[in-house]
Amino acid sequence: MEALINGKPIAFEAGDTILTAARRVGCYIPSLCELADIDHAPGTCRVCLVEERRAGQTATHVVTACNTPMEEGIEVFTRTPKIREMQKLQTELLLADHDQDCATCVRHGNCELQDVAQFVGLQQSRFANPIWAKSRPVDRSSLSITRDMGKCIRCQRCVAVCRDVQGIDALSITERGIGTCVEIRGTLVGGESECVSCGQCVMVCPTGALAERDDTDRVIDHLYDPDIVTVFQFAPAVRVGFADSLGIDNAEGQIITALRKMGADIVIDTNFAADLVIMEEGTEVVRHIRQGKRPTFTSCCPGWVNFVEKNYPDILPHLSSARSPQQCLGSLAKTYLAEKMEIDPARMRVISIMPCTAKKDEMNRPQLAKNGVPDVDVVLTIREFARLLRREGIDLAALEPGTFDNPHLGGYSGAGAIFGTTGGVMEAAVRSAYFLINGKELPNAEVTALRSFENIRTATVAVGGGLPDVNLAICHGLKAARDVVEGVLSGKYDFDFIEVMACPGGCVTGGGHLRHKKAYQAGAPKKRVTLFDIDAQRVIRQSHNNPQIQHLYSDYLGEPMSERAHHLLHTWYTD
Ligand code: HC1
Ligand code: SF4
Repeated sequence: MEALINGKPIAFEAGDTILTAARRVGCYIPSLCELADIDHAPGTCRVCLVEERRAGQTATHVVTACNTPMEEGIEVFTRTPKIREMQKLQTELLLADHDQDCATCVRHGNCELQDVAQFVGLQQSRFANPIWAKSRPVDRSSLSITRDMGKCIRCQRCVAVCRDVQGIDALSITERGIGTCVEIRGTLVGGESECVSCGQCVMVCPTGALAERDDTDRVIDHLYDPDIVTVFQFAPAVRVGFADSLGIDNAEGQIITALRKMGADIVIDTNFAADLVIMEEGTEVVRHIRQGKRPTFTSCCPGWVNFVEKNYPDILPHLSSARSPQQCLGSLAKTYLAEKMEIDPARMRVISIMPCTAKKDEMNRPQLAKNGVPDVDVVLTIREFARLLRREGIDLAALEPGTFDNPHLGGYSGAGAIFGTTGGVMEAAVRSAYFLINGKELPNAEVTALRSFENIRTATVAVGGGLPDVNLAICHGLKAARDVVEGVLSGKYDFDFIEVMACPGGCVTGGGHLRHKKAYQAGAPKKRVTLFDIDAQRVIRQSHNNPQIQHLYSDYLGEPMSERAHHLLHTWYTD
């Protein structure tokens, strides 16, 4: 099928809109509300205006490119004086209703509205004092996400991702006309909202309307307080989170150096705690399988835990009681590590860097505190960590890679590394469960049957030891999680062990990653491959073979699920 765009013949495909056809041939049409990655093209922002003339017609019409279908013989004009003028006016109108504190905005330099303003050639805003926009609500009540409706352009991407990708539907459009904005159904605090703090809405927001709660000041306070000992940890997926922006596939070493340069006293690795969680959770799952208690769900993903507490309290007894790696490490830092290094735990502050917004509210769970003092004191998303680097004048890409050197909580196996991607927790658990049952290693550490990428995947694994084969399931994204839970409750599914990650893709695409313009889940396949590569390159591939883990048990914890392990590394949930 053929048509003309700006006088040039182009071929297009069935189902193309003017925007998708133009994009394919490299013809730029600005767009704001549209996001192809989530199949969202509501035509509300109206900056993608073009003129078109259908075959056999003489007059042109102005249409929105994102939701107007291509047609044989159509002529499209994207840069006529009329269109340029209309796009400019439309952008001015958007800005007239937009809080323009661009210099201090979290999206400064990475804002899609700024890009469009540049494209249309706006050099001055006629409506620089947007009184209506400034009167819209700014919601800072959440522990993880802030919502500034003065910067909302009503593109509805957040509404779409929450409803269609996550299946939560926590957001809705409220009011009419100039008062239109996005609201959280119920309220973000107090457990009344359906929101689980996964942050996927933040990842698709084109402006600074949605953001993580900024805790960088708290970290700077701790770093520069001479009485405080700062203990930093960072998650499996954080080291691959800079891949597409810095061109470094694995920035582990640079992150360590950056933290030391900032004045971090101790830098430890969440990967180590991932190995530890496998020991605890693996032991628990094997126990459940022997007892015939099924299924057991993983519990390391806080968005998923929030989801279960809000929607399916009946299955809470089936969630593994193991704390997440972030929380296990916080708990051990303020006990074992403090004891070993002779540091008063009251002087310690544990600071996590996570690819996740929900980790910010996980650390505030009262059951993850000792005598009211949280085990983890601050959680920074990768975006805040990048901001902290800027605030401290550190260029990550320019640093020589450092290494972890803590003798007490350090070292990780390949199994710990793959926690950061969907299926990784399950694969790590299978490696160790097989050993726990049989006293020998699984013949091939790479359980490739678990590595595909469908939102729900299943496998049956022979675990030996006279036990029946076990049925495993992995799901990522809460829409898939809901399907699995409903299937379990209705009897359609019969699984022994189920891994759930709230974010589609797992932590490599968590709601705390760097944001990319016009893209959702940018670089995810590459990040995933890098985590599997890290695993493949480790000499030790199984959590139970990590010598520091073995030492931790012999020196302090005793056995997995011992009384001390239970006290420090397990938790409970509330409905
Ligand atoms: Fe995750 Fe986890 S894998 S939850 O996704 O269990 O955030 O990366 O840190 O705690 O290890 C996140 C990642 C992370 C925990 C681990
Ligand atoms: Fe929906 Fe997740 Fe955003 Fe909450 S954080 S509104 S659940 S997408």
